[in-house]
Amino acid sequence: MAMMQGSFRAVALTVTLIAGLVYVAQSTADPSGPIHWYIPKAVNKPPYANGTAMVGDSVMYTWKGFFHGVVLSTSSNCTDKAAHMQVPGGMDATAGNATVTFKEPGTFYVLCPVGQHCSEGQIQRWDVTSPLSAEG
Ligand SMILES: [Cu+2]
Repeated sequence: MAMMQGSFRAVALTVTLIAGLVYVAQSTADPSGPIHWYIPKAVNKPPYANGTAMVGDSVMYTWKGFFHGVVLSTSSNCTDKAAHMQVPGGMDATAGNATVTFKEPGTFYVLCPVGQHCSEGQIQRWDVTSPLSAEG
């Protein structure tokens, strides 16, 4: 019985790892164009693809007709409000154009702070590099 439970855990872990790889393998988000801001789960769309950007890059999120907001976070934990940084235009509203500007290198998350939207997939990871590190 203990062996069977171990096997089940191994299979579950493998499935989780494969799902993670598929997510990473998605195309890189384009930081140049406005990003339509929605809850992927609610509109039957895949999770937001990870993005890469350089320090100084800005990316705009737009939405209309649904109540959303935009914050930048250093944490993927949706409820870690202490890590949320306000961005211009990102106030919770039924329409908006929020502009996120990456000011330092690192891993950041753009997420919606409204209700359960973030945990339902309204979150996007960005890996930000500095121009200096890209050269060296
Ligand atoms: Cu939202």
